[in-house]
Amino acid sequence: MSTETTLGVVGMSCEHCVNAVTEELSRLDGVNDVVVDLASGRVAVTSDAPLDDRAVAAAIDEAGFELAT
Ligand code: 9UX
Repeated sequence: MSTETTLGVVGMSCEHCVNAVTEELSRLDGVNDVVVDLASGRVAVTSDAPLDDRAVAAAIDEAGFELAT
C-alpha cells in the first residue's frame, strides 16, 4: 500500500534547494519517491505508510526550508 502526501515548501529558489529537500525527505522511513516542483513549491512524497508529521517538519528544517502549512 502506497501513500502520496503533498506538502508546500517555502523558500526553494533553485535546483540545489530542490536536491536538498529531496535528499532529506528521501531519508525518512518508508519514503519511496520525492518529486519537487520548484515553481510551485509543491512536493509530492510517496511512502509505504502515512508520514510522521514531525519527521517531515524536521527533514524540511534540516534542508533549510519551512513548510507552507
Ligand atoms: Mo537554492 Mo542557493 O536556494 O543559496 S538558491 S541553494
